[in-house]
Amino acid sequence: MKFFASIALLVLMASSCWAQELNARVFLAGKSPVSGSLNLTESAAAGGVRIIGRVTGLTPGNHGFHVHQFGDVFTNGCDSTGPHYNPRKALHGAPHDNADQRHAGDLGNIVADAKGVALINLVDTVVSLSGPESILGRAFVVHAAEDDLGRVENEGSTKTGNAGARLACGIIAIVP
Ligand SMILES: [Cu+2]
Ligand SMILES: [Zn+2]
Repeated sequence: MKFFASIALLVLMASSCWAQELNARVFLAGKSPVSGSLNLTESAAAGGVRIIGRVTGLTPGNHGFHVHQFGDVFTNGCDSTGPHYNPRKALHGAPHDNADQRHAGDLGNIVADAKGVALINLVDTVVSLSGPESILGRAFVVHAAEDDLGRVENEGSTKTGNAGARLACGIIAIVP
């Protein structure tokens, strides 16, 4: 009887674990006209963190899109969010690179249309909203230039992807 009770408890624990979904929200703003919002959901169903969002006020084309180390968007605007979040001491890379060959924060580029609007809908398997490498409390940053994904032969490429100025940023906050 005790055996069945412990099995039942295990099943209950496992199912509540799988059912758990974590949510976060980001409001992007800065000194530029660029603004937007992101909704993040971590779940087993998504197979990682799904990021859905909309950013406006951009120039048409590609713009670097990263998680930076610090959630400080007040001390000196987006510049006080520090470097790309990089818990594994890797070089800068692309979202599709494996976890040890990119910064955890490397989410590549968002693409703005002719009206300057970028719609975002992606799943990333490296960033997480839980555990030792959680991005909660850190910040998203949208850049002026295209992220070269670490593929160009210069120092900036392996550090920042040469994505240029920080147009807008926002803290990754827990929501229900
Ligand atoms: Cu960045
Ligand atoms: Zn990076």
